[in-house]
Amino acid sequence: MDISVVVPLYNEEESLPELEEWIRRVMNENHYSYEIIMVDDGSSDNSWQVIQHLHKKSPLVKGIKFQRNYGKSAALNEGFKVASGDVVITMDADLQDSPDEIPALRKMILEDNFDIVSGWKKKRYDSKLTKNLPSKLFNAATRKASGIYLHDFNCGLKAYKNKVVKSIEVYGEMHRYIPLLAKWSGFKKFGEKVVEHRPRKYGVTKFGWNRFINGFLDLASIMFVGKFRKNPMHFFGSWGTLSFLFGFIVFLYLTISKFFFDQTGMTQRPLFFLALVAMIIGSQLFLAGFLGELISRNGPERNNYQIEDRVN
Ligand SMILES: Nc1nc2c(ncn2[C@@H]2O[C@H](COP(=O)(O)OP(=O)(O)O)[C@@H](O)[C@H]2O)c(=O)[nH]1
Ligand SMILES: [Mg+2]
Repeated sequence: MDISVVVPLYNEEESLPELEEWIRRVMNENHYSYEIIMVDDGSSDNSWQVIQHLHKKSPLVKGIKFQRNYGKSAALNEGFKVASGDVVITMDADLQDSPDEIPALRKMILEDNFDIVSGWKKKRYDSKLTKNLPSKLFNAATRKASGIYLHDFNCGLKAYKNKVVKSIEVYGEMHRYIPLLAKWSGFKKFGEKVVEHRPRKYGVTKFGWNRFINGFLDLASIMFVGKFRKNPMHFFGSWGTLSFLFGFIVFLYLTISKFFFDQTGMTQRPLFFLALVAMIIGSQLFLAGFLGELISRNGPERNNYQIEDRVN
């Protein structure tokens, strides 16, 4: 199969028929074999009935329905599991992404050999203050932290090599950081394509202001987990040791100076409290490192490595 289109959706009943028709037209014009995987994330409207209806009309439309709302990442993850096309395209359901971009995206994956091609909504039809500005900030921070130079991490329209989506696990709110997840799995070639962003035709946006706050928190935890998952002690232990040593040295200095130089009580000197706090924080950090080690040693993935190839 040439292409799998994965569409995560939540309450998008009006858009789905148009979306399916548009994708079908593009696929047929280009003679691609394809499937459309619609993942209904516990919608409360008639999205699932619409998907069932579309499937009856064309078996190339496949549907997954969650029992409740788990979030976009979960929907993508389930879609990725079943996607069997050589190229996997993810696309929003709300018709803000144009299926006309598919042939060019596919070409970049197959001919230019990119692992991921991310859409870049250079011109957006969203409110300036609540979406465009936070989005710029968010992308700048993500670029800096991840070392992946994409303009628009959060674009729903992306294309992947099949093996990329099979190698990553998207959970929580990690759909914003899929390129980063792919980087950790060993993929290196990330491309970008300017895509058309269309105004929303039906329904309303499901993500508001709070996504940016959560987005930054997620970025902090994903960077941390990525760096120190396998050895938390390296992080906590080194800072803990530094802090403890610092406190200890100051303490020594205070003790020596009390006995040999001036007779002021040790607790009278501000440095004493600094030393105390530094030693306490130091040992706390150390403890956190140990706990982290214990937890990561018990994790089911402690010995999961993705093997690319073997000969024998
Ligand atoms: N699976 C899933 N998809 C969602 C959820 N919320 C939004 N979506 C889908 O994600 C896409 C983008 O959402 P949208 O509200 O348009 O965000 P915006 O384009 O950034 O304003 C659409 O296809 C939505 O249906 C959710 O909770 N779960
Ligand atoms: Mg949208």
